Parts: sequence; structure tokens; C-alpha cells
Amino acid sequence: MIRLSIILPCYNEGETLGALVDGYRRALAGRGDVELILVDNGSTDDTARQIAREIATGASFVFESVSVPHNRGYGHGILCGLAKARGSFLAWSHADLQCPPADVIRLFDAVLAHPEPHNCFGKGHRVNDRGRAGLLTRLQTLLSQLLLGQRLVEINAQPKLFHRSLLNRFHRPPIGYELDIYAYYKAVRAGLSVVSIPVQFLERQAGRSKWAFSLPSRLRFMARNLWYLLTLRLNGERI
Ligand SMILES: Nc1nc2c(ncn2[C@@H]2O[C@H](COP(=O)(O)OP(=O)(O)OP(=O)(O)O)[C@@H](O)[C@H]2O)c(=O)[nH]1
Ligand SMILES: [Mg+2]
Repeated sequence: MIRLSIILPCYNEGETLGALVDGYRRALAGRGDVELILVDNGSTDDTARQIAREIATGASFVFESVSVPHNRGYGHGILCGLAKARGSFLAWSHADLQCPPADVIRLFDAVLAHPEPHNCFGKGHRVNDRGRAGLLTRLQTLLSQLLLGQRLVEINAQPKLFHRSLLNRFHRPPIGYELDIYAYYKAVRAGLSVVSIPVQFLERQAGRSKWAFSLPSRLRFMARNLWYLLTLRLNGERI
């Protein structure tokens, strides 16, 4: 029986995919109850070929892949992975070596230690100094409080982990980065307990960020998040 499915959406991560899977091989060694799902999210580099090679090598956990032919966004990649997931608990994280693989299992253990694991929303909380990016994160927390009346802390921190019953509340999930806000908001609205673990958000080791490459791009990202907070405020449970 699969207890936990971990989804990693990969967009043009071919350069470091081998290292990513090596990390998960170590973190999940002997965990036959855990499923790792690599999503090739419409990459234009050799991510798909790298994923196929890793899957062919096999693993001591359940190892699956999903192929999205054309990129439609981060959230869409995760949603395609969730559609294939068989675990009772579901998780996602990033695939660019910035989020240590062991964090997912630490978070799973923290959720299972709660008296009601089914009623928990597990998430990372980045504790390292991230400079300007950290300020924007705090601003986002403040805006979530002002606009939603809910204090959503460290919205974009990974991993995310929850019981699959939360999916019943996903009516029209967004297909972009906003999926992280959406899942967190849905969980809080459902009255789930938030279980946080401290995590390090490591420097990118290859490739480049798809959004945080300049101040204007960061501001665009913030504006989009702000717009989505407003959308949630106006449409609440309908989406
Ligand atoms: N931007 C983007 N990222 C995607 C997509 N699908 C999957 N991802 C993955 O999402 C993860 C986060 O993307 P990044 O651009 O690194 O964003 P970030 O980690 O929040 O920002 P940085 O700290 O600047 O790297 C990476 O592992 C990507 O491979 C997609 O459609 N768009
Ligand atoms: Mg990144």
C-alpha cells in the first residue's frame, strides 16, 4: 500500500536531474510505501530523456513518471502528477536541488506525529536568510492577512503535504504558481491544522530561476500573487 506520493514537477531541469534523483534515492531508500512521481512539465531540454533513464534504472521505492506534452504552468504539472498519485498522503516539492529531499520524509513524520494526521496541512518554513526575497515573502504574508483574513506564512516554501481528502475541495485549481497559495488557503478554510517544519532553501546549482531573475520579474510575480489573493477573496469556496 502506498502511504505517500511525492510529486516533483520538472521544467528544464535536465542538467541536475541525475543529482535530484540521487538525493531522493538516498532519502527514500527501502521505502516501498512511498511513491516518487517525476513530472516532465513540457520541458524543451533533455529532462524527458533523463527521467526515462532514471525510471529504467529502478528504485527501492515506487518510481513513476508523467509526461506533459506542452508546458502550461507549474500548477498544471503538479495537478497532472496528483492525478496519477496513489498514496493516501500527497506531497510536492521543487525539482531544482533547492529543497533537500529528506525534508519530505521529515514533514511526513511530523504530520504522522499529529493526533489527527488526516486533518493536517504540512509545509516547510524557510529559516535561512534570503535577503530581498525574504522581504517579499513577508510582504506576501501581510497581504494574505489583509485580503483573506488568513495569515498564510511562507506560502511558497516547500514541501507541501496533505491527506488526499483535501483534493475534494479543489474545484478549479490554478495552473500556475498560484497552486501553492490555493492549496494552503483551501486547507486553512477547511480548518486543517498547519504543521510546519524548518527548512533550508538552498541556492540554485544550475539553470536559472524562471521568475526571480530580475527585480521587475519579482515584482510581476508579486503582482500576480496579489491578483490571485484578490480572486480567492472574491470567489472563496467556489473555486
Ligand atoms: N517556472 C516554472 N517552474 C516549473 C514549472 N514546472 C515545474 N517547475 C519547477 O518548479 C520549481 C521552481 O521553479 P523556480 O523557477 O526555480 O522557482 P523558485 O525555486 O521558486 O525560485 P528561485 O529561488 O529563484 O529558483 C523548479 O523545480 C521547476 O523545475 C513551470 O511550468 N514553470
Ligand atoms: Mg528554484
